[in-house]
Amino acid sequence: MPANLTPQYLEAEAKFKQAKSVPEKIKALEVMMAIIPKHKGTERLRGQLKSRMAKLKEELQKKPAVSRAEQAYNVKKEGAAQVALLGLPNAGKSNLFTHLTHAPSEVADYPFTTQKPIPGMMRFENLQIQLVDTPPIQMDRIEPGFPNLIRNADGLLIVLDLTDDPVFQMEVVLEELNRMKIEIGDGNPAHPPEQGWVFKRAFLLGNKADLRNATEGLRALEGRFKSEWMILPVSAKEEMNFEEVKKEVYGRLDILRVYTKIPGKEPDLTEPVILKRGSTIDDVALSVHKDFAAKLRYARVWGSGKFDGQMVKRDYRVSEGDVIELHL
Ligand SMILES: Nc1nc2c(ncn2[C@@H]2O[C@H](COP(=O)(O)OP(=O)(O)O)[C@@H](O)[C@H]2O)c(=O)[nH]1
Ligand SMILES: [Mg+2]
Repeated sequence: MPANLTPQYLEAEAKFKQAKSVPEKIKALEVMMAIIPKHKGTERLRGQLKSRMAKLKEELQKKPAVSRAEQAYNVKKEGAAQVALLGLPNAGKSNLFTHLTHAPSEVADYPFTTQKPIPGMMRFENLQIQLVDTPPIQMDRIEPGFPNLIRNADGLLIVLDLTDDPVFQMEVVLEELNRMKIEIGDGNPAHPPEQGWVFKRAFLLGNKADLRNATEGLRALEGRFKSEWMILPVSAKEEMNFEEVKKEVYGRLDILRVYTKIPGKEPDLTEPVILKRGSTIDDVALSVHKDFAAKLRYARVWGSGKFDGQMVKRDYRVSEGDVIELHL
């Protein structure tokens, strides 16, 4: 059966086809649905219009679209914490990333190889810390999404090439961080950050320490920045000082590990419960199960207690390495 569409309908359809935004499309579609002749011949078409409308309305509900470039910079956190590598082109970020995580990333002799942030897991003792390899910092050009990536990280590793004027590299990094309103320090902030600013903990990796002319660079770097940040000489190529890097990264994260045990049994020391520093027995119980926190009567602590198996209450603050027995 022919559809016998009216000129008004065809006009509305043309408008729909030209519409650019979702609300515009919905408006045009509403007109089409209102004026389409309602008989057997248009049944299929009416069905299509209806489902098209449903899709458009769904689209309207969605959050405002984030550009693709920004989406690529949204790295989902995994593991105990997220730490971003930061530095100028060719410093060796990707090489360090690959060797620390055993995840593939691009390493090349020419600069600007890494185009998008790449996450990978770095194992430290019994936990995993997420490292993010980032595109290099470029003078006077900040990719959209880049500041957020750095702001969201739990910590930063500044990678400098010891053989290529590392003091200058650090100055550029600091300038760029400044433009992104990010302050970095290697301790607790001396003052609360100003409005719109964030504070991130960081320390410096002087990379390519395997090369002969690295010593001079290290000396210059230390002369200038040692009082503010720890500077670790490393070599991605030779995996030099890697245990040190991991230990220092962990030490700067605001987390601690405890282990839970069942009465009469040994704790499983391979499965830490990761908590924020300052957490209490209550938080331990919550992390196991939300009912545990409600039912908890007391706990016993091995480690930070005055003696092994000391009875403690919910508000007792746990320490790194504590073994905790929850009693319901
Ligand atoms: N000798 C030496 N060369 C390195 C080291 N780390 C990186 N490189 C070299 O430096 C160049 C840049 O490395 P890459 O990891 O791509 O730097 P990125 O731009 O910071 O990601 C490459 O030629 C690497 O082979 C290192 O520890 N020792
Ligand atoms: Mg790279």
